[in-house]
Amino acid sequence: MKVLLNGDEAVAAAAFDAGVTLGTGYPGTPSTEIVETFEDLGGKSQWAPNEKVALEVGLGVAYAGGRAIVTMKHVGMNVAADPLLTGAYTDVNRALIVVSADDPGMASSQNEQDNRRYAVAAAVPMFEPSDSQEAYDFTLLAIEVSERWHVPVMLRMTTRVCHSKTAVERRENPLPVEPFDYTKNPRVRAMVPAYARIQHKKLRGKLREIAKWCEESGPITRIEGSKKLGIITSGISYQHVRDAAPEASVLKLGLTYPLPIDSIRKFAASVDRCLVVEEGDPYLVEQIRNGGIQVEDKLENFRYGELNIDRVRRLIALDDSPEAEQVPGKPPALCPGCPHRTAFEVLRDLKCIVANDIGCYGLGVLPPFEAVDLSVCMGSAIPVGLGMRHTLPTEQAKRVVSVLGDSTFMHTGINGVIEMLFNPPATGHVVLILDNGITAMTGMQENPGTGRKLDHSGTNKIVFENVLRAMGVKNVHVIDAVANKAEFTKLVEDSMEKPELTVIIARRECLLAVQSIRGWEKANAESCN
Ligand SMILES: Cc1ncc(C[n+]2csc(CCOP(=O)(O)OP(=O)(O)O)c2C)c(N)n1
Ligand code: SF4
Repeated sequence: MKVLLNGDEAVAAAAFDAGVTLGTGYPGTPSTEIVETFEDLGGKSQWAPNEKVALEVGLGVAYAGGRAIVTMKHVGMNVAADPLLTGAYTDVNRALIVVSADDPGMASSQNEQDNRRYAVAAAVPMFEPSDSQEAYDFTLLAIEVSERWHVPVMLRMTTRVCHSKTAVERRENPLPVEPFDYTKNPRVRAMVPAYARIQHKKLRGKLREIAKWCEESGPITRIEGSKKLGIITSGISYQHVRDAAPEASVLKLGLTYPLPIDSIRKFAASVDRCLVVEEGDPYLVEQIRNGGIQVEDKLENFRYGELNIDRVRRLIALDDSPEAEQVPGKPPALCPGCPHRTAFEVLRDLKCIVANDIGCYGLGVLPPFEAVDLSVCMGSAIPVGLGMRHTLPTEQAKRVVSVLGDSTFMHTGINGVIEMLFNPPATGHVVLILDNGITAMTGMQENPGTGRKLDHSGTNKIVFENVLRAMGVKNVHVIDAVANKAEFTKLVEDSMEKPELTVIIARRECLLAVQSIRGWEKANAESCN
């Protein structure tokens, strides 16, 4: 039976159909729906505090004989890179699929990094689906490859594949799970240098075998068309190519690391002009040229943003003329009644130097607040603020305030508190945690500070003020800044004057989530009674 699914839902459906033991990850557009759909289908799903932890839990599942799928947006891979690059050396007993959902064009991200480069850095095989059917099929294929070669496998998606709906045919019991007995084998999983040296060589051997498998029976699609123009492509770019140049010969690669270089060589030799059409970095081009094959790259302009049919037409025609300006959409803004509004009004009026973090409160940079000086990546607000405090002249240093949300505090923000206690600036520091009781920006996910799990049922709650006091922060204040604006203003003002470390927790629920939160809390309280 065919069903209409977006790419994220298709990945979740494949994971469910393959009996994946655990779906975990950290929310981030455009990946969030994978774990949520897996939960809706009945799969065991959970949010991790951050992507590194999610991947490490996934490794544990796969070592112990379960199938695991771990999801994140592209920048999440930066956080998970440490376990990814060494985890790749280790032998997994069952599949470990790492989904990287990239956001070319930055629809909802702070950068547009191309995570295909992570597959090369980590030496893990990588599949790239171009529609929902392939998202389903390649998830299953990734599971097969992961289990055949005992290696973590990356599934690289992009926004349009994640969020566009196409028909998907699901399979019944596609990859039955054989019984498994865990046995100790530190040589392949305890990565001390003596064992890791051997495992690294073994991993390179696995990649050679996987490239051979791909040449013989992997996901390579060759469409015979005009000999005048041959296009090598992958992922969503394939769909644009088919519309923009239906007459061209096409080689579509489903596995984009390691590359089936012999198939590429044959294809390139069979056409007069061989062009690589890919979104983002010249990743395929560089890999192919490294294989000694001459191919044509896209013009520099097309490295930025998403591709579409019109852009691919221009790219083929080597049309470098200025592209039509995008019609500006409505600028994003904090919701009317958002509790973050008060905080930014106060920070603006007090002329604070604001080191901000990533969340809804990122919008504090825009009018009418314009209160923010900088923001870089999740968890950076406190350390960057500390660096400024160490450096600016005293009168300016005193005005530096680091601002972050509850989910971000749990993600990696808490590391900044450790640094603050370890290396306190001479002027002290002021941290403002905007605790709105939810991970709002990505669509209201739970986090370790909410006391609720992914399905909103109750769990242990990390109480920030208790943790901060136990860590040794002397001045910890909890306040509803909206209800007590004058008191909050004075608190921030006084805290900036003291050469001490202060954390202010401005606690008030996200206006859009407050009713749901009350409902979940009530249900959880009733289930305890
Ligand atoms: C490493 C990384 N992972 C995930 C994201 C996606 N993301 C952006 S903001 C955010 C969470 C924000 O939650 P919180 O700090 O509680 O702020 P709120 O949006 O609720 O105000 C997430 C998960 C990201 N930008 N970077
Ligand atoms: S979703 Fe919630 S936190 Fe985000 S802007 Fe709206 S009210 Fe504020």
